[in-house]
Amino acid sequence: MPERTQFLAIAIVLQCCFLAALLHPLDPLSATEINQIRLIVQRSRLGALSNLTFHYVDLEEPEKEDVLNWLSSNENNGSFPYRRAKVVVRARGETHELIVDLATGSIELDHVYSGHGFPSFTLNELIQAARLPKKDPQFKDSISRRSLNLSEVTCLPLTTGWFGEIVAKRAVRVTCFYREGTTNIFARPIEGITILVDVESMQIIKYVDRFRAPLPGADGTDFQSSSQGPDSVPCNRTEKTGFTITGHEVRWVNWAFHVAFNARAGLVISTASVLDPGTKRPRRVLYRGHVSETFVPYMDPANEWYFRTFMDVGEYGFGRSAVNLAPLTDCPGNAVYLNGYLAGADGQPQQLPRAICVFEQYSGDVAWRHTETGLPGQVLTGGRPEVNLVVRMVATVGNYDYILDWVFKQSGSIKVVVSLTGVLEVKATSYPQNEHIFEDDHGTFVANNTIAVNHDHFITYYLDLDMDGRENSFIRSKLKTVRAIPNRPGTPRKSYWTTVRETIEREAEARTRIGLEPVEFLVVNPNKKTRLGNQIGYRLITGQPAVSLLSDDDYPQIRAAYTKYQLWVTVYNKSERWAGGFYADGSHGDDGLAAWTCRNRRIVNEDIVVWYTVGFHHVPCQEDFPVMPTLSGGFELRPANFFEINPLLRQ
Ligand SMILES: *[C@@H]1O[C@H](CO)[C@@H](O)[C@H](O)[C@H]1NC(C)=O
Ligand SMILES: *[C@@H]1O[C@H](CO)[C@@H](O)[C@H](O)[C@H]1NC(C)=O
Ligand SMILES: *[C@@H]1O[C@H](CO)[C@@H](O)[C@H](O)[C@H]1NC(C)=O
Ligand SMILES: *[C@@H]1O[C@H](CO)[C@@H](O)[C@H](O)[C@H]1NC(C)=O
Ligand SMILES: *[C@@H]1O[C@H](CO)[C@@H](O)[C@H](O)[C@H]1NC(C)=O
Ligand SMILES: *[C@@H]1O[C@H](CO)[C@@H](O)[C@H](O)[C@H]1NC(C)=O
Ligand SMILES: [Cu+2]
Repeated sequence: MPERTQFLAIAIVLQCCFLAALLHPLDPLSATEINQIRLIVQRSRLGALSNLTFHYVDLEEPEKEDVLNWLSSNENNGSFPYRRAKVVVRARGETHELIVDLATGSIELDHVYSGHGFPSFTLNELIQAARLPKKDPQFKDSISRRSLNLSEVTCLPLTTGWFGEIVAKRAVRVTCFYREGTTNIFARPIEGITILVDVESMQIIKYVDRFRAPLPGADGTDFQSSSQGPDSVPCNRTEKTGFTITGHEVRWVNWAFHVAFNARAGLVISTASVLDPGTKRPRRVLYRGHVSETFVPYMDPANEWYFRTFMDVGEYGFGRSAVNLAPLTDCPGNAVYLNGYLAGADGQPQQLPRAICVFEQYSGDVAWRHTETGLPGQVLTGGRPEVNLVVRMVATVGNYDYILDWVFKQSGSIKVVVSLTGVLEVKATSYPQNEHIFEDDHGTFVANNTIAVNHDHFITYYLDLDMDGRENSFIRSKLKTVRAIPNRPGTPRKSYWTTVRETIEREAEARTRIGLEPVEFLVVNPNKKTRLGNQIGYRLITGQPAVSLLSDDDYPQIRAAYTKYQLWVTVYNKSERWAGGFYADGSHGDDGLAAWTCRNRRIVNEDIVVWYTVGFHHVPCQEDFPVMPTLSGGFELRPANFFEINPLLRQ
């Protein structure tokens, strides 16, 4: 109680409006709090340093135990967990990691990071770097030698990856495009030029103009002109929705969960619990779920292309790349929108209107059904339509758009879907069409002199599942063919299959490359059983399997080593959230899922985290040009002996 009182008192002294809005310990930082953090940092000794830039400002997650205690205390009268922020600033070429306490207004920790990799660039750094070529005499010369008009050139900064360099620099590769005659700038790359910008000194440190390829034409590249909004306006549902949003907590039929937004992961789902229809009590399922990292390596080793091995979440940020959702295109008419808040390079709060939408989805599908014809004198049909609750955001990272959906079902399932759309990264080639190409084949012709380069998308999810409590186990249940006992009287059968359940003991054994072998993956609570004696749990239904095909010793693969397996299980550790490491830009692979798992911790009856990667090998095709129709993948978390019977029957 004293702790809470103190919290109240300080909040009032700070005249802070977050008190009214703070309903949950995992609420994202508000605009007021972001501003408060800026002031605390600027008033500290760091503030005296010139050119201080903010690279990361997010909630420093309170201890899980404190959050759970607060949630389970009646009427939330337990002591509110600490309210802290993790902040990364750069000054004088150094990266400072700070923990800022919002209640006391103090910096609890100031640590200079000296490991590999850098925080993501600020928007301002990216904009400045992209402007450099157009002021550079060498580049102007390259443009005039190509007989192009400099005013029609747009340059974009791309992260550089890491390729064994010993002295790492905060650098970007700037790639330029020709806008003339199209709004699809990615369709007209100016090929042959390499521009490396040192972001620290904000100067071009390497400039190479190696060759000229014909500039792809503008005809047929525009997507804007062909489609303006929805073709036919979908039904603008205004009927009363069945969900409520209080602060950041969503309640809908049998689900209650928390929705947050941050610069790095974007959409974060926390403390999701499902109502048990038997006991009418909520039961915990998912403590936290969000995209942890993405890995998008392109498959062209040429000088101008090899470095394109993006880790978008750590390098750019899915939240920072989130768009203002467009009503009726991005979300249906019955959607409710939530704003997001980010910190700019100067630490000032920025509002991102309509960052997330929540809506009921009338899928037209059947939730369950049965027709019974065996009853005397009647044909009985029962069933009900499926209505789901969807939480959505869209990240547009340069050319690509990722639609991220969390779909809550009344059956207790959570379906996670990621849909890819947007514009392909294409390469200009001197060969006009496919029949002329002989040697290097790195993609598909999608227009004259235009190859869309092969690449992958690996989207890795962090899933801290809590099945009715923190202590859980990971089970691999294999389906094995068994030969029937030969010549047994009464059966001519020679074979059948049965399940062989194996509780996975340690992190290294949990890594799974999903193949053709029939196997079920389960997270169970070994301490709880149904009335019939089955271990309660959820099943992870995986999507199409894809793992990285790069060699283990290839630099991008060393950085994204975790993409060699679709599935990992680790022991919960608050600071282990980013599969590719916290400092993803220029990382060396020494932080992240693969590195942590070397400790090979025991995962039986522990608080465990599941990491699942949704992967796509993308061999582009002509239909993906000039803009790609949505392609979806994902997975489902489905109750497996969690309830006593089908929960849909009791709602
Ligand atoms: C601070 O930024 C200004 C303008 O961007 C630049 O001229 C100056 O050299 C920078 N100072 C330091 C210490 O980096
Ligand atoms: C807090 O909740 C508990 C029950 O969880 C109750 O016994 C206690 O009286 C409450 N305290 C206050 C100050 O409301
Ligand atoms: C170059 O482009 C600019 C802006 O689009 C245009 O105003 C100008 O006329 C162009 N110059 C030439 C020489 O075509
Ligand atoms: C949907 O209907 C509501 C209520 O009639 C209206 O206020 C809103 O503008 C409509 N939205 C769109 C995008 O047409
Ligand atoms: C592509 O090239 C062919 C053959 O040179 C030409 O007929 C066609 O018009 C070109 N298409 C576009 C969109 O430029
Ligand atoms: C949590 O993870 C970090 C990063 O891997 C590690 O340094 C730390 O020792 C871990 N803490 C515990 C209690 O294992
Ligand atoms: Cu793709």
